[in-house]
Amino acid sequence: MRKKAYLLVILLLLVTMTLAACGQDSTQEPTQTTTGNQSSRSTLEVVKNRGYVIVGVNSKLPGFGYLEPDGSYSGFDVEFGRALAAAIFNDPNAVEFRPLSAKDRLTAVQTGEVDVLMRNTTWTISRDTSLGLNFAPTTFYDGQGMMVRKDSGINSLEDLDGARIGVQTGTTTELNLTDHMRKLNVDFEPIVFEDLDSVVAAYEAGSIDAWTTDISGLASRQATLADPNAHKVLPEVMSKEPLGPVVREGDDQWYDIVKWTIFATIEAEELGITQGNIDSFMNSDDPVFRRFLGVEGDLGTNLGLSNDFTVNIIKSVGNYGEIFDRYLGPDTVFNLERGLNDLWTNGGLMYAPPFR
Ligand SMILES: N[C@@H](CCC(=O)N[C@@H](CS)C(=O)NCC(=O)O)C(=O)O
Repeated sequence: MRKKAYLLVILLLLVTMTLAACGQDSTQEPTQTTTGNQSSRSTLEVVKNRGYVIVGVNSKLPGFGYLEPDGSYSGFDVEFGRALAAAIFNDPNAVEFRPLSAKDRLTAVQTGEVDVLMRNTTWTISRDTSLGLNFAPTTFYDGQGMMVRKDSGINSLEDLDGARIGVQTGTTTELNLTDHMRKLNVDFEPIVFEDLDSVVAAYEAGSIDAWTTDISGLASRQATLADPNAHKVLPEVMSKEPLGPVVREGDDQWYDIVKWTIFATIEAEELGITQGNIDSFMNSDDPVFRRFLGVEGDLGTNLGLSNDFTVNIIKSVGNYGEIFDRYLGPDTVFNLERGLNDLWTNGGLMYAPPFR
């Protein structure tokens, strides 16, 4: 009898551990850490003393964050790292990029390994409130999609009954997939991978029927498949994935600097200020332009930066629309529509609070 009770306790423990592993923990989110001594130090001071900002990025997502064969980084997310360096140092190259996997990226922010994360990271309430992190404005509004081979006969998520679906650990993708398919009552076999290259390799090899991630990620990697035209993204969007920069909690000034760097790119687009024409606005009489460009007022020094930080950003990387077009627009293989990422004045969600 005692042995039975003992076995029952062991069994209960095992069940609890398995449930924990299948819940939030299965996404391998880091646990809460105190920001400790990080929070008492000014990140801006640390960055200035170091002489460059350390930005966590993706290295495997062409168009968003990609390590080029020559060792340089390119992409939409990466460019906001350069914008931040320009805002602080008036030098877009005063930045060191650190490649981070999905699984390690949030821990790298918590521990101070990076000053900011700019890597296709979804803003969720649990990440925002339980991990000691803060999310800066969304730079790319996305949603989760599913890629299949065109000749698979699969035309909707419902057709995936019995399918093997590849997904990456440490992402929102993993939980969304389970939730969404349960709602649709579709039975599938999740095949969980540690990194994106393995997901894509398994898909190319035909050992999984489909793979899922943010639609931006699907578009990015579709372009690198052996025959991009042999694949399609199903029409259903499974979730909301607002992607943007992440900083540690506890340093409001740093959080503000990252926020207003992003906003500066959006505001510049709204005002029609580009990398090419910015000089023509420097003598404007319009107080809106004068304040934004730091010709008058103290908007920059209030942040701990120079008043012309916006000018340094736009001269270095251009406005939001220029950044988008350079990496993702009609002249690129991705040819992504602006959609939700258009300015609010064009029906999108890109909206900067007033620079006043
Ligand atoms: N936005 C989602 C997914 C982000 C994510 O990490 N996606 C994968 C698939 S596109 C990725 O970038 N993997 C690259 C890697 O880990 O090397 C999240 O924040 O969890």
